[in-house]
Amino acid sequence: MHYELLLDHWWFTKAQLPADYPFDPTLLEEVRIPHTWNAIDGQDGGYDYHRGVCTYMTQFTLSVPCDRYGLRFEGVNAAATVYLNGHLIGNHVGGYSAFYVSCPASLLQPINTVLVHVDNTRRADWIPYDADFTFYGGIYRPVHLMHQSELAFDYRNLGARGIAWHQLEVTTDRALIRADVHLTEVEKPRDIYVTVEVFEEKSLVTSSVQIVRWHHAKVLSLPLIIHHPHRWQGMSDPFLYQMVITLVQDGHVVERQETKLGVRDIRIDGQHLLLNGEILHLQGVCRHQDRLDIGNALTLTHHKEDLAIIKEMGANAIRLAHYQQADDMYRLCDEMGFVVWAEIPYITQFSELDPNGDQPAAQLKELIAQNRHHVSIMMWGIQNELTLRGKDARMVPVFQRLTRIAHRMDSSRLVTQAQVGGLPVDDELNTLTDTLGYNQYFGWYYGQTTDLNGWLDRYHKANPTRPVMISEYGVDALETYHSNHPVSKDYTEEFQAWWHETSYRIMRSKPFVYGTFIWNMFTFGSDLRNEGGSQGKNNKGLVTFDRKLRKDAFYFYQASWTTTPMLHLCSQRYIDRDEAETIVKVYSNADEVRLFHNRVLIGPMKKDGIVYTLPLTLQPGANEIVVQSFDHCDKAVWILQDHPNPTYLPPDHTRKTTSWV
Ligand code: GCB
Repeated sequence: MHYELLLDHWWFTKAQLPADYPFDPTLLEEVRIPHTWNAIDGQDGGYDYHRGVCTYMTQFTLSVPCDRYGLRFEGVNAAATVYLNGHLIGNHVGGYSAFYVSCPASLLQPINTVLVHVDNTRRADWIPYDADFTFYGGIYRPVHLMHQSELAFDYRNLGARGIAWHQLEVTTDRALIRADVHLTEVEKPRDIYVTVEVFEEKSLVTSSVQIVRWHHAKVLSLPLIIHHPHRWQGMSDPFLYQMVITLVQDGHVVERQETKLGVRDIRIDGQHLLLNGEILHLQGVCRHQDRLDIGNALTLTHHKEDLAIIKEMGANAIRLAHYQQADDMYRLCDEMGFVVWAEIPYITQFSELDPNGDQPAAQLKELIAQNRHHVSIMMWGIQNELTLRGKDARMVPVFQRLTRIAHRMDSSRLVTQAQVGGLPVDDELNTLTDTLGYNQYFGWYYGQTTDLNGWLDRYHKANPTRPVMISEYGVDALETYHSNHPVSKDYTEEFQAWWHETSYRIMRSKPFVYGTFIWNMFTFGSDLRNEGGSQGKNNKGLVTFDRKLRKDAFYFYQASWTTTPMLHLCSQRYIDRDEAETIVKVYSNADEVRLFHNRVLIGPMKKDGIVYTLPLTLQPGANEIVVQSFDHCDKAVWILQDHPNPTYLPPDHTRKTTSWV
């Protein structure tokens, strides 16, 4: 099997062209895949980004002789209808999963025109229907032209690559694995060998062979045993074997796939999550994929950069929210050792048009079929806050259905869900999945920040045997807003930092909270938002939308979660001051931090865990603040003046906001 990437020479228009539209590039705009038409209007506010059916066109030639051609799209949001030389060859609903369409030999010509209608219309029978993020339309992940021989892995099965493996048992003694190989039909029956080999470095560890009489499409199951397996142990040892699957006829390899294989056991035992029997506390973040001025049209470099930033902060777990993300993300998580919560975009609202959950069921099957070989994934998430706008009795059978699908397709992982904070702690929905998280925003959308403490205790009393995750927590902050007296909804960097300190301490004090996921690692596009003087964005990111700037709260976690010596002076951007009395704050994993004011040592700072503070009286004019520990120092210049800087608070700081809920 070979493929060509079809990324260049696509032509695009916001119009819906007829399927047999002549290929005339001069009439259209040339674009490169990945592409979205909402990169700008999807993040500038007003909830008015372009939604509808747009058209993409390209051409390919039959340069490589082969028996089967097909097109594999890694992600088209939200629905795609694909035509080859004017004829319909396939369609797909679901903006986040891959899909494959065959190119029938009868339609192929020396030069072929592909026309794709891409539709991101708001429709209640597609998920996601309504959510706090922009549904960027476009062919925003790579497109592959697949060349296969007649004997081929079957790509038609749920967009997966024709192979799947199941971890049946993983202990220190052995890993029992079943590799399923999906084969397409062939014209005349023939005998072939199917081999699956597992290598560590270059040495063969185990293998399995089957000789089959092949005619109709079929699935072969090959058992594998690895004795004393080298298990994947998250970030401390993200070990991966190499796996090679071949189809051999008459002594010749006709098809071959190579992939990585990690083996591990994940389970909840009592109050803990165990990875290969060792307690793993999930220090997690949530990640939305999009970026400033780019939207969802991302490259590998973007994914790598995001993971490097998450690693720099010391997280060990990622909730890849709220939809299936790029295959590269899961692959890189396997390699780097992050533990992943993967989920479908079943979110916010129950659909009257899909009361049985057919769409979420279809997308869950694709998510699992396409990603179950990624060892980093520990949980399949079936829904997020579906009760936000009220509960519906029909949710119970739908959640049960989704849980059953996930268990049936993959018995080696947990099924999870994220509840809206207000769902009663003893709600029956909580019992439908193996485990669960709650999204909690005390002190932001409701109540006081410290109310989280009482809520967690109430949860535990009602569910003494069901440990919980906090699947989201966070508050909006703009790095340009500052205050000496931060309060909720002032959108300051100082409030966000204090809120994270307070919330995280509460959660860490509860042994039954086995994982926490910050909402959100990165600010993201949500065109319906207008908050704190910012349009079209959810500013809860600890890192800005363009990934250029880390807010103070980022360093709170870095100090808490990493051991490489670091220190960070907070409020460095809060330059203009109008009050002499202030408290200097530093996050550091050092044992001692010293404060210098205008080159004079003021003293060691007061330590409370990784948070260091010391009161200081500023002098009129410029004040040089230097904090020091290890061989490192961090510094700022704060200017004491007699009037506040008006740009440090939102333009209309009356706390009037348009929230999305
Ligand atoms: C939530 C949602 C998430 C929103 C977030 C917020 O609970 O799950 O999609 O973005 O709240 O920031 O309001």
